Amino acid sequence: MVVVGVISTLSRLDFETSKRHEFIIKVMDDGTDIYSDFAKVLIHVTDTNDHAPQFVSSVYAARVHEMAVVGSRVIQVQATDADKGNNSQIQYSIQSGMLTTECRHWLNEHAI
Ligand SMILES: [Ca+2]
Ligand SMILES: [Ca+2]
Repeated sequence: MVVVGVISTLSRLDFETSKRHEFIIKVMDDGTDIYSDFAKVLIHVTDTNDHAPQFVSSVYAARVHEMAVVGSRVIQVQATDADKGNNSQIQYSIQSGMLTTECRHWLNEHAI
C-alpha cells in the first residue's frame, strides 16, 4: 500500500536568507508492533528577482583635468544586487545631466 505524505510551506521563503532547508522525516505504521523508517529531506530554494540593484553611494563626485588624455579614467561607480545569477547582473547607463560624447563613451567602455 502506498500512502502519500505532502510537505508544504507555512510561510514565505527567502532565497537570500536561507537557500537550503534540511530536515528528517519519519513514517510509522499503526500496527501492534510499530515499525518506522526515517529519511532526510533537502529543499533547495530557487532565486527570484526580488531585489533591486543599489548604488554603494548615492552621490559620486570626481575632478578631471581639462587636459586629460582621451580615455582617462574619471570615476568608478559601484552597485550591488542581493539576488544571484542573472537576477543580479547589473548594467549602467547615464539617464540625465550635462553629458558630452566623451563621458558616454567612457561609461560604455567601462560597464561592468
Ligand atoms: Ca535583482
Ligand atoms: Ca532573490
